[in-house]
Amino acid sequence: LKSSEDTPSFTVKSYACQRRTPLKHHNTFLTEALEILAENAEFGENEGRSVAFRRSASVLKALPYAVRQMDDLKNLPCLGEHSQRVIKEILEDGSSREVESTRQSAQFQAMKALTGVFGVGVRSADRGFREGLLCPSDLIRTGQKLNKAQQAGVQYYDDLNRPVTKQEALAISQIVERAVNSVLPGSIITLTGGFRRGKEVGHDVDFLITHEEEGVEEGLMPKLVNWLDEQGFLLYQKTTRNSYLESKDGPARPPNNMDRFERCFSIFKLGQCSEDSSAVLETGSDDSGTTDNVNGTTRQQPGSSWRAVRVDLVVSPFSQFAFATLGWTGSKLFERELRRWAGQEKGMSLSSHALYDSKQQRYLRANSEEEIFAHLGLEFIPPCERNS
Ligand code: TTP
Ligand code: MN
Ligand code: MN
Ligand code: MN
Repeated sequence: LKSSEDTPSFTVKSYACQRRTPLKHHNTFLTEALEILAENAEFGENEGRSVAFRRSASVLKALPYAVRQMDDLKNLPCLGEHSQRVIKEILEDGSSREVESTRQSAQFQAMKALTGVFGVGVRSADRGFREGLLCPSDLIRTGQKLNKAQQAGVQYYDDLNRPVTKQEALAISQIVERAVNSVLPGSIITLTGGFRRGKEVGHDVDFLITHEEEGVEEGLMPKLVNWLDEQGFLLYQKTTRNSYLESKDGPARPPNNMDRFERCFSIFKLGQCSEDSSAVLETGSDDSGTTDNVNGTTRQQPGSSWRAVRVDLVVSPFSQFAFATLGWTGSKLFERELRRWAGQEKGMSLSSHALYDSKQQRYLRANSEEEIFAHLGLEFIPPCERNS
């Protein structure tokens, strides 16, 4: 006989890919605090520490109730001593001193501002901060050497830090669909990333493109980029060709989780969205957006008829499409946990290209995300519940 308990017990599995994590949950006041500490650890390039805080936050996102007392955390996995200390302080005092002092610190604020520039990573932001830079305009004021991506990042800083709405994402989808269908009719285009997980806003728009006829997708990206550029939709683009076949380190283990698909990191010029429907498709060469010159860079003024939007385009061969879809849907922690589950619990190696079974010494094929979860012995988690 089961003994009755006075507190309702709720079990949470320990890997994020074993549980359902909705976008909206009941513990935002705690998860935001833990994620500040995670972000700060990333700025210090302390990956282990950052992942520990992210895992703690993720467990709280999966709870069907708001945590009110430490007792509510009984039996939950992944909550390290440090995270528990932070949670306890917030529950008792309303805030955590460590979190608040991190939030207020000049270093955290500068790192946040500098890494907020497209093209500026943690390394260059840190170098900048140690040279006294505090905000994006300092990059220009002090005459820093900027690469093309960083120049675009500074130029479109305000736009790129304004959240992209679902409506804007759909408007970009229409443009991408038109472009792809003009250069390779019959292609399949999927909106991935945060929007596929049901997010209402994002920092960019992510697309995965494939074609049922394996091989015809080769060389698609340059044609696509050309078309978009000719129509005036591109403010910036950097295309990287597919390096999957040339990779020597084994297809299922690309370095630092970067995949090897043909891809394009870009900045789109999007005409103003009307309230109800799609974007007014503005072609670029007439440059009707109002611009002015600030410190030698062109900045867009508020009220302009277009805005800059970050767009990621990825092309995948059809045979890898399910893996690519899973890999590009996120969240980042969910992806990380899937790979950790595969490796530690199943002796398999998962990437955005393939799934390799070390015991059987063979690749496991899949035509859908459902099949990949099944290969991994996991219950299928739909995209909108991968918000770990
Ligand atoms: P992002 O676009 O960075 O994140 P997001 O869409 O989840 O959130 P946001 O709304 O802020 O844009 O990445 C989307 C997914 O793409 C993420 O799960 C990781 C994956 N990805 C790769 O697989 N390889 C890569 O090289 C990059 C940059 C991302
Ligand atoms: Mn709920
Ligand atoms: Mn995204
Ligand atoms: Mn992206």
